[in-house]
Amino acid sequence: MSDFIETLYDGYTQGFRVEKVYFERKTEHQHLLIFHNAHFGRVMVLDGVVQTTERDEFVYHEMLTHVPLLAHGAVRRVLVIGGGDGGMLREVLKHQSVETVCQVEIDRDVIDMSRTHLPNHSAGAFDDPRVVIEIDDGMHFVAQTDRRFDVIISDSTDPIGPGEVLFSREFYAGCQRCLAPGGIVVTQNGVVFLQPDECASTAGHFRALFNDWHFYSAAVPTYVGGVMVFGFASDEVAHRKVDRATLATRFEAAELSTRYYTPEIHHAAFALPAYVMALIGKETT
Ligand code: AG3
Repeated sequence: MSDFIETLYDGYTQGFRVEKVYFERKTEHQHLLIFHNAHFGRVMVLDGVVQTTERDEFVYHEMLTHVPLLAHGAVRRVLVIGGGDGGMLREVLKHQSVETVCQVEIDRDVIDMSRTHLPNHSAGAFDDPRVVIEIDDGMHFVAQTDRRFDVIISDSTDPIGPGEVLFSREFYAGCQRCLAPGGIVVTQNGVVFLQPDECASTAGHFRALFNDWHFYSAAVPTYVGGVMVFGFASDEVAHRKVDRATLATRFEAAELSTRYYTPEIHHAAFALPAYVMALIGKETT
């Protein structure tokens, strides 16, 4: 048995005992590793950074799906950028209102190897007739597609390597361009205590582009260092103000089974600590 030590941060690491390696190879775009750990089950790593684990993935995938879909309330078309493991597709497909989910993933091997070695993430989602897969760069896709979406979910890696462009102003402007009227874009924006610049820079782009924007948070154990923040942006100001009773009604009507998301959590997740409010340039009220 060996250990895997994450290389995301210089001078601060998390380590996992590797019980068994399922897959390890350099793909066309990045280094992909899938292994087993006693606490977290199967763990997927890209370029030395933990992307997802079987035990804690529900927090991340539920929060990036059910928050925008229930805030919107009538979502038919969803775009997922990245997310090759299929966990996001699985959560989006729980919504019966959803007619199509387009997934744009740059690395086909991540999809293929996740289907084989991380099957509980997609749980059959790739075989759902509502799913359309495009192997493409997310930036390229949002800049030119004619399709329009009610919700766009950026399920990216960190802004290093292939994922870097997914944090640029051009990318967010591309997302805005392919949102249907009243559409919402949500983004993974890193662990704010350790990656403050990521959140501050996205905030600057959102401020320049969208009528309404904010961040919300959740603690995902294997994204170490405190809470992860998610960006939320829309030209429709009402979505972020939806009250708890309405969220609860929508949640019940959708008949979702969740392990992290609740309407209470949805509402509370938008309350940010003072240091994060300062970082994103908003007043604390
Ligand atoms: N997206 C990866 C987020 C990685 C964040 N890492 C970090 N900041 N510790 C996850 C892909 C899961 N579908």
